[in-house]
Amino acid sequence: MRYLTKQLGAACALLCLSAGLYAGNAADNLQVQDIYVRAVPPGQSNSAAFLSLTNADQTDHALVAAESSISKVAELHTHLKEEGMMKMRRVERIDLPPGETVKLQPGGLHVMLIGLTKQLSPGEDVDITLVFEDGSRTALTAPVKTVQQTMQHHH
Ligand SMILES: [Cu+2]
Repeated sequence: MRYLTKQLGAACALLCLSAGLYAGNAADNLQVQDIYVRAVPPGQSNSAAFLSLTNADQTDHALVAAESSISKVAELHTHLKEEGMMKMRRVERIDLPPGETVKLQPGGLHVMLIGLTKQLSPGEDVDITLVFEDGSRTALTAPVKTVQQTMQHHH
């Protein structure tokens, strides 16, 4: 029984690998525009990255994770209105329908950078890697910018 499970696991790994080779690669078919990271005042431990993603492929893709060397954790977030207040919620994935542009912008979807490992000053460049549902990745450089609109709507 144990042997069988192992065999099935191996077969699946092979199938998944070949499927990945022949299907459209998300990273190659997604255009990233207007990427930037929000500058934060000294002492603040979180920031966010914003960008536009256009799916130039014929098939659905999805952003499932992000990574950066400037924070301990990077999560995909959205804003939802709850009890009259805008609150951030983690999302498992951001769907990218074919032919459409999905905007990650202040007050909406964003890449949350939690536990900053360095101070973010405007004009600096930082690294962000996007990870898609098929395992493909895009490494990007994002400028740090001052965002006027605050992310907390509940002062
Ligand atoms: Cu957030």
